[in-house]
Amino acid sequence: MAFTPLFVESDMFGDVDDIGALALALELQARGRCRLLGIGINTPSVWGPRAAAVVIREFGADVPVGVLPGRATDDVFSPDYARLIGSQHTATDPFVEAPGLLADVLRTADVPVTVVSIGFFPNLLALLDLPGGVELVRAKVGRCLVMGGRFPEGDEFNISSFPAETAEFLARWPTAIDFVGFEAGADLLTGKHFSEQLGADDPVRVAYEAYAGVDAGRSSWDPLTVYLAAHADSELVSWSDPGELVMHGETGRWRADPAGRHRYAIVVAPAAEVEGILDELIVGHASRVVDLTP
Ligand SMILES: [Ca+2]
Repeated sequence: MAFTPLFVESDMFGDVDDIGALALALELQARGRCRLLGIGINTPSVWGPRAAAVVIREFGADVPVGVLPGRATDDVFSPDYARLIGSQHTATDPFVEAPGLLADVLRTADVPVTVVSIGFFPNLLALLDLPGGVELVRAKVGRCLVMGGRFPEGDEFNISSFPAETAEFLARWPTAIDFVGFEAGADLLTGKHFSEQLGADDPVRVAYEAYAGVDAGRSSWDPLTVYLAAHADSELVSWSDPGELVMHGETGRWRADPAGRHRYAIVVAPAAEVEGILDELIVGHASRVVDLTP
């Protein structure tokens, strides 16, 4: 089975499902299903990239983390998980900037790369602004998935927080896009059994408990999106007919169009089945935790 090369753009800092998505991507990599070539963080707090680096280290993986260029804050979200686990980050090497990291990944890729956006779009727009950036994306991105929107119509955090930026991304991104909307992931809860499945110090469990409460679970927008990126033929979902997501102020509206290059996921499997598949991947690392004791 061929692995899928992935690059993930995440707003790790706010909602905890980005942690679940990263854990799931790393587990798929450990199983040979994908190769995580990098993760870009598109929120300015220093705690987002540090949290990502701590999770990657917990898995014994080596995945470069890129940051939002030009801005760095020490903001803490409430409820916080990013500083809670990110404060365990001890490396002193500076992070690279995410747009350049993704450009390097694309330039050196010898197979088409799947770009997965589970946050905002500033790093992807900055990539397009690089010299030759649009041509690079057109030549090297095989597939693009975006967690964003609400179908057929509505506001949603990733697209509505910075609507002008979203509209610019939709207008300029040169490849087809598969969307995973709010309605697809909202009722799928992952993390309902982490207190049994993960150790007390496991950063994935620590993050979910801090954000959502012990075994409360959290919606699975981002883990589902990464899963579908690595399983292009998954039968857990069907895909809409082609069309286009169009921004009207802060609201996204679906417009059917046989020539459109967008489509959105419709979950067709029972929720319990999808939750079980995602959870099993998110906690998979617990059975092969690397001993990092010096
Ligand atoms: Ca996210």
